Amino acid sequence: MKHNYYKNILNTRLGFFGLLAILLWVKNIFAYLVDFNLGIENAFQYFILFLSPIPTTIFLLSAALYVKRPKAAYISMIVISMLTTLLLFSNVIYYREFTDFITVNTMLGAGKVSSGLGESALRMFRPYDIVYWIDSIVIIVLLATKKIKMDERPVRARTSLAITSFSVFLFAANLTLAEMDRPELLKRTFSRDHIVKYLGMNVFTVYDGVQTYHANQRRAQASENDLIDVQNYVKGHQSAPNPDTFGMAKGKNVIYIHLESFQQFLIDYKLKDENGVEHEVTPFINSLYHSNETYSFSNAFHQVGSGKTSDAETMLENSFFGLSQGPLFTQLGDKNTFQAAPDILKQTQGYTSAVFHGNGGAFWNRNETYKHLGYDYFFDASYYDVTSDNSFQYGLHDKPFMEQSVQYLEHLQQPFYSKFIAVTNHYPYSQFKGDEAGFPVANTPDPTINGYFATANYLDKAVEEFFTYLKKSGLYDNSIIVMYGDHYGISNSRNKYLAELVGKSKDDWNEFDDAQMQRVPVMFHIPGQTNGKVSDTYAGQIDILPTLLHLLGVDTSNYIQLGQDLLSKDHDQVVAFRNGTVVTPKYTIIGQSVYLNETGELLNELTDEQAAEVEKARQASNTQLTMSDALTNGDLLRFYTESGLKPVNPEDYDYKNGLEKMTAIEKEKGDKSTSVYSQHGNKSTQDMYETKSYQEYYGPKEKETTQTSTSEKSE
Ligand code: GP9
Ligand code: MN
Repeated sequence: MKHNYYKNILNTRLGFFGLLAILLWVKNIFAYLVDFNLGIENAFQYFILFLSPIPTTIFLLSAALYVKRPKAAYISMIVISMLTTLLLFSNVIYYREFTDFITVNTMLGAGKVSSGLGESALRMFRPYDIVYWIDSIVIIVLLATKKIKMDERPVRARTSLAITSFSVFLFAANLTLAEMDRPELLKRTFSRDHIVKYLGMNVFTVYDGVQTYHANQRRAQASENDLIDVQNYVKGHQSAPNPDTFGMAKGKNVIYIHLESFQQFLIDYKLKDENGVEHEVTPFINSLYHSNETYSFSNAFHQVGSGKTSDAETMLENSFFGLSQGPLFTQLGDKNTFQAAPDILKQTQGYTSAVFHGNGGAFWNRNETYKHLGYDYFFDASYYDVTSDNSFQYGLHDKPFMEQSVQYLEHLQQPFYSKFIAVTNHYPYSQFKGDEAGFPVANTPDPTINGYFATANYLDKAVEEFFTYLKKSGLYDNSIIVMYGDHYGISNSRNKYLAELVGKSKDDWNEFDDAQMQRVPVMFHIPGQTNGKVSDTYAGQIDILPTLLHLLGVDTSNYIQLGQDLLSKDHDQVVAFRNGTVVTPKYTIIGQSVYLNETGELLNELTDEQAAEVEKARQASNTQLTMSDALTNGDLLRFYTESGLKPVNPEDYDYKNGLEKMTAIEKEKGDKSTSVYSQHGNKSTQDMYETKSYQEYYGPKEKETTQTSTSEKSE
């Protein structure tokens, strides 16, 4: 009886529709759980994951319900089902090779996919892949043999419409839940696996398609003529190098240490514990900051937008801004032409370049963007031993990260341009447990603020250990080490609770104070120099690249870079935030409000002189942002040839087997190899690295910390 009942249902159009929908759902979930690694952290995320394929599956299949003729209707349903399966399955295969999803760009540039996948695609199949196709085969056979009969009666238009509408409603629910768990998901993208995890494969493809369409539109509207404005701006704005510092670090390795979420107020900060005893938070970084071997900046501001870390990277590699509409790395990183630092240094000075980062390479679309920037190597989480004990949701903790990086660093040919992206001092600043616990936590009502100092202290130790290694291995003397905070660690909404810790009152805190808190340290540490000092010149992150290149003795006058050399006497000190706020040594301009920096006073009436100065700063900042947007949205560097640089071909780059590639180069170069490994007589320097936990340094912590980590939310 029951059997007949189901059979009868299957013999209706809606029943058949339901069957296909369920099968598609099962296949999606199978792929999400078995083939993709989406990093599901809790039950709520599982719930969203299970929900996510349903809306689009129903939506797409429901299109066939409007078809009246039986044969056409059934064929439509099967074709839709098979096409969605094909999309899913192609992604499964692609993911096995690239640990990433297929973008519309990748689909369009079919040549690229085949160059990446090509003959290896066959090797990517697994026996269980039959799961993805068996249902379609069985259903077609059942239909052909009339085991499932075609229902002659069309579905009523009202019913079809109700089903389509229901799918839209479900999608809205899905999106709401996703944004609850991951605010600004669609605006910031983060990485492709985030979109798949929260909204499913189909939505990802459509979303990516829409983004690509917009990017292509903007690109198509731009022409070579637009470049002229930018070129003129750059010519008029770039600053002449300071002859005292130009070439000071010529030929040296560049080692960037990315100080995650590190704000200027941490420099020299001492946190009082519950007994009133003061603890210096970052003693080692402070010592570097004040050293006469370091050019440090006390009035440098971050200029990131929603791309956070990746926006800081955009500025440091290119000396232009991220986008106002979202992260440049995810939106244009795999599309645009760049003339970035690794490429400039490679083509003009013969540098090798590498990024080290203990998170998955797909985050912020780094794995693709770095190819376009011309990075030779990218050592992402797959190169590190990452366990649940030594990592958190943003990847490997800084101490093991730095330590494990040495096995790769030692094989890089010198001179190299390298970047170490630390991550432990990242929101939510969860308190350490076990051996790393012990540094005091602050005592405010906000656990995020409370934990910030301990993670910063941890980062400080990681940097110190790394420096010790650099000295022991001999790298130190041949390197310039650049450190920078990428953006705020404590967001504006939390600043009121921070107020008292930075000597201000909670009640008087205002937008002026928020803006002033956006300072981040910027330090150029050049071993052997003695003229370093802390400069109070006003600076932004787009100024870092021209400064660095001049220190390396590279002429930048033919490059399209929007920042200025901070050591140059011409540096104009107008800092544009990505959101339009402007800071100068005198004023902080937030929308229509103008504050006097010296007193923090809001100027209700401006004198003529003040009005003129403010207007000038506004114009300067606006122009800089406008030029940057024209340059990036229009992909104008594709037209620019006066740099003398050959265009980067991203297809020349592939971040697999980095170690094998480096050792092959060492072998090939023989005596001429300049890697640390070769210089040490083909012996590893890894045992020169010493790392210890907080408790190994300072003894056991006083008491157990009880607070548990908050779940991941974007800040
Ligand atoms: C992730 C890390 C953090 O890999 O760089 O990025 P953020 O959230 O700071 O932008
Ligand atoms: Mn960051």
